[in-house]
Amino acid sequence: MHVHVHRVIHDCSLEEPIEPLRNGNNGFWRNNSTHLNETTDQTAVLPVCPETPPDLKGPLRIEFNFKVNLDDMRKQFSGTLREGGRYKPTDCVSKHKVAIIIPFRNRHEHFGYWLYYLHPILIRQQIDYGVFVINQDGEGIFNRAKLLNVGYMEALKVYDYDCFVFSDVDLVPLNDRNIYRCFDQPRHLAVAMDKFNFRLPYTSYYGGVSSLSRSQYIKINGFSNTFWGWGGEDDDVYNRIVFRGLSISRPDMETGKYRMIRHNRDAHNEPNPKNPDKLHHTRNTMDRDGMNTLKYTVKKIEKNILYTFITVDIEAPLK
Ligand code: BGN
Repeated sequence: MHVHVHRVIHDCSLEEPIEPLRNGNNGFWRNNSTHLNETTDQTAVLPVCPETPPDLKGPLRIEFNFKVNLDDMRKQFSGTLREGGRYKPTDCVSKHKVAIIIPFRNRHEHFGYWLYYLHPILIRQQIDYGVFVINQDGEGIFNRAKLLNVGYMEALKVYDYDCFVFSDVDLVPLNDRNIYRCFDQPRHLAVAMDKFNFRLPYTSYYGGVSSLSRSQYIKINGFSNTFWGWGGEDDDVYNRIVFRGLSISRPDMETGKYRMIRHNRDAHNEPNPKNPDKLHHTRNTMDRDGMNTLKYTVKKIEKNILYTFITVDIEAPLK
């Protein structure tokens, strides 16, 4: 007979910066902990989650022709997700502690679809995850990469995430075998978007959805804070990755299919003619433009069971 012993960690405290150490039977202990003496009675008898999650469906049908009701979703997920848009599998210990970071401004409708499709997918993928929306405050020029840096910093204040998935709010995967986790090399997940006819627009494309482990992120000094407006910030990340001797890992083109929610160009995010030239200087500037020079002010943090929504002032110029 197979006996399941469930963990009795009561880790629903919101303020706890780092959760108690969990130990699967993989013999790996976190060395970082003031909680060490709390672990004995919490030690899991749970197995580590399998390498390939068992309940994946493969290709998915994704449509954006209905209205998403967030209140209904909150009810539906009330027993599954917890405050902040967080989840971890109940019957195994996930090897992947992933913060999903979404740069944002005025795209609530898209975010509804994102939540509607992604939560069930991420749950099937057996990831220990949290959803962090980083909302740029004010009417200044948008800065996607700087918001991603903020997301990295803020997520680490909540839990010791070891992996960061950076996703645009309008991209939904068409295949749940495209796992939202980190790999030995920086990962590019959105390799076959419908808007590019399910192909890469160019080989070094690194936009849309990508992931970096904590150590990969640190190695490249995070992202640039200086790409204001549309274009180039993802190419700069690609440069950083290559200049640090890393390379891009990708799923195959079937697994990496995405649907983008159609929309008009955002306000305050015009293509910036200064950005392309900056790409010639990444090698020289990357050490003094990134996570080590990030400056921002958190204005507000809102949490519910579907997500954490962080509004930040990133000192954006008005034009
Ligand atoms: C590229 C943009 C990327 C964008 C892709 C796909 C630039 C830099 C100058 C060449 N790069 O042209 O940021 O993700 O298109 O839309 O604008």
